[in-house]
Amino acid sequence: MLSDTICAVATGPARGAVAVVRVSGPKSLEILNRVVSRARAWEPRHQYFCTLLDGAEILDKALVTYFAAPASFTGQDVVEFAVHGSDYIKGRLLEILCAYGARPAKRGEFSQRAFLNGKLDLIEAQGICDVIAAGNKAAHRLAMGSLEGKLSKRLQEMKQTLAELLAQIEVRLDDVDEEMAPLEGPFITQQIQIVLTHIQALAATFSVGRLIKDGLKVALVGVPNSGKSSLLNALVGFDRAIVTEAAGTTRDTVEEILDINGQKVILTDTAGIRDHAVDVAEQEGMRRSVRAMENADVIVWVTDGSLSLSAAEETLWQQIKQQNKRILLVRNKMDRTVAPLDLPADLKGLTPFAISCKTGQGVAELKNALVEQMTHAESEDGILISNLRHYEALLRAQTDLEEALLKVNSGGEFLAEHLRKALFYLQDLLGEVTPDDVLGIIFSKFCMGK
Ligand SMILES: Nc1nc2c(ncn2[C@@H]2O[C@H](COP(=O)(O)OP(=O)(O)O)[C@@H](O)[C@H]2O)c(=O)[nH]1
Ligand SMILES: [Mg+2]
Repeated sequence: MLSDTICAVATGPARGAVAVVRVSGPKSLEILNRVVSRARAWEPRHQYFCTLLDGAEILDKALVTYFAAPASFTGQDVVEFAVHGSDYIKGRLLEILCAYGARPAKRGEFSQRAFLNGKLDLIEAQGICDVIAAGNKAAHRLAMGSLEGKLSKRLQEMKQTLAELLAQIEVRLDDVDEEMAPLEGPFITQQIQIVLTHIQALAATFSVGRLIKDGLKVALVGVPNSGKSSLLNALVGFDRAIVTEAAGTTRDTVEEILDINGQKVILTDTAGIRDHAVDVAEQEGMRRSVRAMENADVIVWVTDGSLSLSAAEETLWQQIKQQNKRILLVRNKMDRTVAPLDLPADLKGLTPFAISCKTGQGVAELKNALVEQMTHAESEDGILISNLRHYEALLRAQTDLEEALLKVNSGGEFLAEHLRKALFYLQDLLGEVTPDDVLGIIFSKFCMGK
């Protein structure tokens, strides 16, 4: 499979001033010499301004770079054509390259080759995808951390510790004449504990890492007229949702993505929840409000601070509570005469945010509070897990190490078995023991030309 020469547009389907077409494989150089008007001795990593031919006609004038194996992204001979970004040129160049012996690359196939040639481990390869997908500063930094190999390095260290311990245990299993001194229980426990602590710490970052990568989903809920739509508008900074004095204005859920302190936040404004919907549309709207709450990471409960809590709000509170989510309580309309705060007993733990959508009071504080956990986690050592596959592998390794701790004093074979499994999961994270079909699935989710 590595012996094929593959080609693809690396710059996506959009039309741009320049597009990059990439070729990788043993025939790259030969194909290059056939497509340019003049074959030459190509100095690797130098750019040449060349004429590309389509038979007797000129296809384009392009900047061409040759990377000689193994000093390239894929580890193979690679050629990159920076052509004018027309759909015709891109499409025709691919046809010509294929006519000269290349074939269209599959999704992620360049990265897969880089991985197979040991240029990247699986985590770094996935980091590339995340870097490309990152739409804000925090997600970008997180992805860059994986791409740079921070997470890989941490995993390698843990692997090393486990592998050394396992080797010492296994030699003694083979030592039937018991010539070697036995390993001390406390030493084994300590070594396992070191790795276990790291794994637990990494796994614990998933809840926040996931939010940073995918965005924090926030549902604005409350009874009609409390000011949910006004709050959405205040948060996004323009009149996104319709605001009126009439209760029941918002029928559908309104979604808006915003960037708060470099973090992605997905806000959903919902239809007000009350006892009686006036018509079917409002009824469906209320159903969607409940769904938005179920899907949310954070529920912002908007109340009218100039009124005391109504019966409908007490009912709503029961619904909100059931969700077991992080809840921020907003007392809106604080520019009016403020009603005395009289919260039910089980609500007392919530500190309300005093807000006026009309004057803007308190909106900045609410924004900061929304992304607080994300910005805080980011300022730690920067290694965060954001990928479900990584998280699950860590949990499996954790389970086996916990089992191993229980077996420290009860015979080497069981202990060794759990350590072997834990080691396997760490290797699987890095792609060292991952079966080909699983690798195929992972790389097929990459973008074209990557
Ligand atoms: N005085 C004042 N009125 C507000 C404030 N926020 C919203 N309103 C008014 O309350 C009414 C209902 O607002 P809206 O955002 O549509 O509420 P929703 O039904 O919860 O979406 C509108 O007349 C708004 O102008 C506020 O902070 N102060
Ligand atoms: Mg509304």
